[in-house]
Amino acid sequence: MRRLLPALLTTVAVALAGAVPAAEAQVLDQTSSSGSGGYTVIGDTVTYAQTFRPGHDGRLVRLHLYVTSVGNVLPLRVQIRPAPGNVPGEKVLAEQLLASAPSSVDLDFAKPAAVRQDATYALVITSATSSGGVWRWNMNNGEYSRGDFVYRLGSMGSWTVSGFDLGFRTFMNAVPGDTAPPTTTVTPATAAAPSGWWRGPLTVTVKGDDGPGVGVDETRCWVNAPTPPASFGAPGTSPCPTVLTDGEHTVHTASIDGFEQAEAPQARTFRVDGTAPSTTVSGIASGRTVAPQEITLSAGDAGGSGIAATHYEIGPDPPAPTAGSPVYDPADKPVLQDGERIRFASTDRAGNVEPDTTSVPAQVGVEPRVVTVEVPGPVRTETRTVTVPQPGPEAAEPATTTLSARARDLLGSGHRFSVTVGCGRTACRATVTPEIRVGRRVVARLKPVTATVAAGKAKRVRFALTKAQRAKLSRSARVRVTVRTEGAAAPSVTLG
Ligand SMILES: [Ca+2]
Ligand SMILES: [Ca+2]
Repeated sequence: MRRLLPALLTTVAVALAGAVPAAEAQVLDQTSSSGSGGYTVIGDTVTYAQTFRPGHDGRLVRLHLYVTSVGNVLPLRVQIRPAPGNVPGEKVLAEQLLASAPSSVDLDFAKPAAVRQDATYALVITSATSSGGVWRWNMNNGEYSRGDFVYRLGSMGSWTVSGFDLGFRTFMNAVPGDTAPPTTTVTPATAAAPSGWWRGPLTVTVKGDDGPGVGVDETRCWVNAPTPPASFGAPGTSPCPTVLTDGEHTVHTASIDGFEQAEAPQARTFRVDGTAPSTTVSGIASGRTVAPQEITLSAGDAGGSGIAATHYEIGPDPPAPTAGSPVYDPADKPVLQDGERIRFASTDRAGNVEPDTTSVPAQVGVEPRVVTVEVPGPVRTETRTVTVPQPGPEAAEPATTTLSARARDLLGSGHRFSVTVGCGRTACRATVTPEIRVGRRVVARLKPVTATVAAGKAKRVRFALTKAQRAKLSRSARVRVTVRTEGAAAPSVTLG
């Protein structure tokens, strides 16, 4: 094995020249090997430790290990630990697995160890159960001047001094003069509204930064802590948040660097509202009104931020409201004319906008009244629907409709007839008063009938002439019906 060493060293020199970027200021820091040692087999499931003292403050990023594997081996666990008093501690500053090593090998740490000049650390290696092959390590007798001993973890877990040194080199990014703790930022993915509220859910990124220092070792968070954390070591930590939902959240953060310089916890508060408002409309009459209809918009908000504004548009077919549309003012409510609708949506103080809603049209003013009138014919009475201009009573005022027909056309052999009353879209009460006239003279009066007519329905009221009334009929007699409706917007009357 000794005769292989010159070749190994040549390989190392080439590797160093090619793998250490000058920009990272990576320097060879400690070295134990003169290249003259012999290779010793590492047993199964044993732990060795080599203490060493760095020559710089900085990040230990790479090891060069004078180790080789022969045959089929399981990975070697390689760690850097503090070793105060030359005894390896339990804390692991950096760790990497070495799968195999055909010759001596560079091993880069994915997360480097922060180390202090002249403090004592340990390179700790642990082998697995053999799978047929062996690991061998170059060991020499006391050849490393800045560290001392090889230790072996005995069966009782204690460390025992050995007379040899492990062959190794360390490479560092020197970081001189780091006396500052890191700073931690909590960055929201979006900007807050002018109100200070964020639309939710809000994505946040918690990040510690040590600037030109040795690097962040750990970042801790406290979310809505009952009492503010006083230091990095305060209890009650939570996983650092990534998404904040509705509510007010106070996030304390603090980071510590590899030199155990800790930032004091900093607080940041986020008020998040991801729930859109909800708005309802009232004031639109179910029927017609004489006056234009004053509209009330009632907006409510969940999520915490509250209503910022309710915007609306008015018209027969209003466009969707925008931020530039009129703002609802309860002291100056919008008014709908006949056929107009209101289209509205509210925005909360976080900027959530509800889907807009369009009302039914208002019915204002007097609708042309549609009634059915009889047209006497030679044999029977025809009915036609005509539009009768009305002088202006609103729906609630009674209306009177009068129809007549020749008795001989209207009455069958049973001397019966009926009056059908409809009240359009509204309900009404109808009082039907028939009489029999000859010319202008009333020769018989029938008992009036009052009926309730449901909205959208028609009511048929039947009448039969008494024997005495029939006696009053003559060839020119007419049946005249007066229908008084109350509450109808558009009554229709049919005599048949
Ligand atoms: Ca620092
Ligand atoms: Ca809301």
